[in-house]
Amino acid sequence: MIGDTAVSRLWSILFLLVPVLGVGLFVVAAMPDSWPIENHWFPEDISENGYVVDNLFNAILYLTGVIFVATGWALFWFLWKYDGSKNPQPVKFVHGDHTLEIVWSIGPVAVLVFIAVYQMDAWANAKIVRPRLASGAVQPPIAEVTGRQFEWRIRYANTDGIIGTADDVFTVNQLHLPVGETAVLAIKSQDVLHGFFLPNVRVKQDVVPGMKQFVWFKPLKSGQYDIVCAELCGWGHYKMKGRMTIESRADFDKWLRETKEAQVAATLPASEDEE
Ligand SMILES: [Cu+2]
Repeated sequence: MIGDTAVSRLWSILFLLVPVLGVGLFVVAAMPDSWPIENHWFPEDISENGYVVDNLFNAILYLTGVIFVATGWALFWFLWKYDGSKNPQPVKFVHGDHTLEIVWSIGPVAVLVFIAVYQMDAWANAKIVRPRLASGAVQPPIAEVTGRQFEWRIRYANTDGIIGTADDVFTVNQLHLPVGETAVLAIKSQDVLHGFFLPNVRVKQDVVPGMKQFVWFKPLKSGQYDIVCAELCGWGHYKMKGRMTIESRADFDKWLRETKEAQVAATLPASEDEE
């Protein structure tokens, strides 16, 4: 027959597995691509300011990670050390210890205040300080992205720089942007809550019907990147993805011009053959 002690030791080891496997999963996920296991951490950051978000994420991860391991270890240790067979006396509860209560109130407050102050730059960067033109004016959006079940509709301001005029260019799920230039996008939703997420430039913003918002970033590397929806928005949420193409200014201008020409051709009435 298995003794009480053996059972409690088994339980304590099972509880110890939670922090051990939890931390192990993070370590394996963050391994570089050269490992046999594919990298499941962040995709490549191609933006100028994405590192600010990554630094904040890592700081919070390490902070919560240390606390997670400490509490997991404490749980294991108490289960391991104390069990009913060796401690037949019932536990005596202590009613209140002012010093202890002050310590465990001030500790978390200090941590939260630290995070609140530490994240201010990242928040201002991403949400408050809109990029400005050389003239000092607020930079207008290059395009407007509208989330709807289940696609991203994109409307470019085109040469006049104004969204909502006759020269606008329309695409679905295809966002092209010039490399090395700060892009401002107006984002909104037509129907339900969506999450406009560009993982490679560390931009993620929920869009709510009836509310227009702006996001901005500077892509520094050409290529094709994902646009995904980060809010469960209905049965087709999984397929609500687009492509962001970062290319040279010349390629971008050419693409915009050709897309516009194709649109004009498609909307003109078909020419009739003369007899
Ligand atoms: Cu969606």
